[in-house]
This record gives sequence, structure tokens and C-alpha cells, in this order.
Amino acid sequence: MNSYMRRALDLATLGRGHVSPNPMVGCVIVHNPSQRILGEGWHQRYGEAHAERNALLAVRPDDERLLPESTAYVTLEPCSHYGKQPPCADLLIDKRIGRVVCCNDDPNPLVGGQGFQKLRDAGITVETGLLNGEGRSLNARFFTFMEKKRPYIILKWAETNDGYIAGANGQPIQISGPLSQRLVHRWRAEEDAIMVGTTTARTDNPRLNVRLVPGEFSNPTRLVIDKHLMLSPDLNLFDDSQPTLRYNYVRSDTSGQTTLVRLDPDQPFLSQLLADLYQRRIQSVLVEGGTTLLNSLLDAGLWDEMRVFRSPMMLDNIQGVKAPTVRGRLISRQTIDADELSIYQP
Ligand code: AOF
Ligand code: ZN
Repeated sequence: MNSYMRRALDLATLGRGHVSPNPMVGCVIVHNPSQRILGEGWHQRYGEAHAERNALLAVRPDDERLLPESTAYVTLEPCSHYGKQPPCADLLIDKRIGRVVCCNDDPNPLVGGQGFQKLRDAGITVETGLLNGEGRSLNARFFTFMEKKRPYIILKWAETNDGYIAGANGQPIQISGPLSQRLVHRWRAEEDAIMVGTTTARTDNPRLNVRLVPGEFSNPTRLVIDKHLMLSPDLNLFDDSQPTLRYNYVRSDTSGQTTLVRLDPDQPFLSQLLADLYQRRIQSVLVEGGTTLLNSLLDAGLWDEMRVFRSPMMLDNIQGVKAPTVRGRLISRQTIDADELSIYQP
């Protein structure tokens, strides 16, 4: 049972990078008496067929009669709503599948248990929770977005061996090595948005695009905090080369790909910003600094993952900017050239 679900999870990952903001979903249909796989499928592209439909399409016509004694292993609850696609629950019912086993319930309020209900009402045996943890971590961004109504937040920084993130007065220094930098560019390609605070925008003048990885990648949306619109229009962030949101207290406006978003000065800034990202269906944000922004997110408990590079460099400079204090549970640690990369979760 587990091995069929693992296979379905593997198939789901084939949709990575093509299905967002939908979840990655895989499906394996197994004939119970013979343990033969009748069909497999996955959600391949946003807006196109869901995993269950693709798996059922792969079943040979003369095998269709075996479906009542077969199990569909699906990584997510089959949908019950008309979105870009018709409901998978209806299709499974029409095809007279005998049993449906899933990892997770669909947190999408348009589905939320109704997929299972439809199947049960049609007399189909339903089980959920198989490899629940694996299913949730596969679609961590989708689950966080649906359940917390905010994007999945990844905090990232590089610190010296003596715990500094920048030089005196925030002066930028290259702390991590070239291989670590390449990895960060890959991470940029994996998330919907990248965010920096005001000081980092000014002192580092980052581009926040994807440069150091081979292949075709779409650039993420850039997010910058500029409460009083004091940042220079000449910064790389405002070159209009990719979608950019500039959060402020002054005014809303759009010019080209750059949008000013005014937030209410009487309400908490970060929660308004995250609510705005939710409205825009941005499911994940990589936060690249600086310390003020990182610390405010940490203090507010608004983070899902922390990725910290520690380089052997010593600053020996008590005037430098201290890196945030690491917290949470260590998930993994690896070395990348001379750097050590540690990943934590709350
Ligand atoms: C499934 N199987 O393979 C996927 C599901 O606009 P639509 O019709 O594509 O619906 C998108 C929603 O359907 C998505 O937010 C999620 O709740 C569910 N995704 N469901 O049964 C699939 N990808
Ligand atoms: Zn569906």
C-alpha cells in the first residue's frame, strides 16, 4: 500500500514548477486481486487535467471493467468542484472505482471534505492519512497558503563565523562562497516572490533576479518595503525588468511592472502585506534580508523555514550588523565548499 502511495508521490513531483498555484498531485490505480497497476498519472500543468483523470486515461479500455475491484492511490483528496477542470470525484464515480486512498484532505475551501463525501455517498470505500507527512511536505507551500491564508515564508541569510550578516553601518560584504550563491539563485527560481527590507534595498542594491543557474526560469516577483517612499528610483529593484511590489504608507500606483501598494499606517504592516500577497495568490516568499525584516518576521512567528549559510570568515568587528538568532528545529545540515548550510523549521 505504502509503495503505491510512494509511487504516486514520486509522480506528483513531475509537475514541479508547472502547476503552481495548484498542488502537485499523483495517482496510481491498482487492481487489487492481481496487484497489477492499471494506470498512472499526475497533474502536469496548471489549468490542465488533474492526476486522477490522467491516470484513468492511461487505463486500457479492456481493463476498465476491473476498476470496481481496484484502488486509486491519490496523494490529495479528489476535487469536488468545477474549477478549470471538472470534479475528479465525479469521474471516479462514473468509472466505478472500488476504493480511493489518499495522503491528505484538500485544504482548498472549495473542496474541503466534499470530495470524500461524494465518493462515500456513491458507495466507494475511502481512506485518508496514508503517508500524511510526506504529502504535506510535498505541497508545503499550498497547505500553508490555504490553511494560514498567507504565503510560505523562507528566511535566508549568510553569516560570518562570528555571527555577522554585514559590516559596519550595514556595509555589504560577500560572506558565502560562489557555490552557495548559485544555490540561492536556484532557490529564487523556485519561489513565487523574493522580499527585502528598506536598508538592504539601499545598501546592497540587489537585482533579485535569477542569473546564476542554467536553463529557462521565470523571475519571481520582487517585494520591497519602502514605508515612506524614500528609496531612490535609480535602484536596480525599480528597473521595471520584472514584476515588483513596493509596499508603503503613502500611495497606490502602477507603472509598467512596478506597483506601489499603500498599506494602512494604523494597522500592523506585516500582516497587511501578507494579506495582500494572499489576495495576489503568491504562495511563497524567500526573504533575503536584512536583519530588521528577518527579526520582525521571526518575532511575529511569521516563518516556515530558515536557511542559514555560515562561512569560515571572521569579521573581528564588533561594529558589524549581528545576524538574527537561529531558532527552531534543525532539519538538515550540509557543507557547500567552505560554507555550512543549515535548514531549520519552527
Ligand atoms: C485533484 N487532483 O490533480 C489536483 C487537484 O482549477 P482546477 O480545476 O485545476 O482546480 C484546482 C484545485 O483543485 C486546487 O486548488 C486543488 O484544490 C485541487 N487540485 N485536485 O483532485 C489534482 N491538482
Ligand atoms: Zn481534481
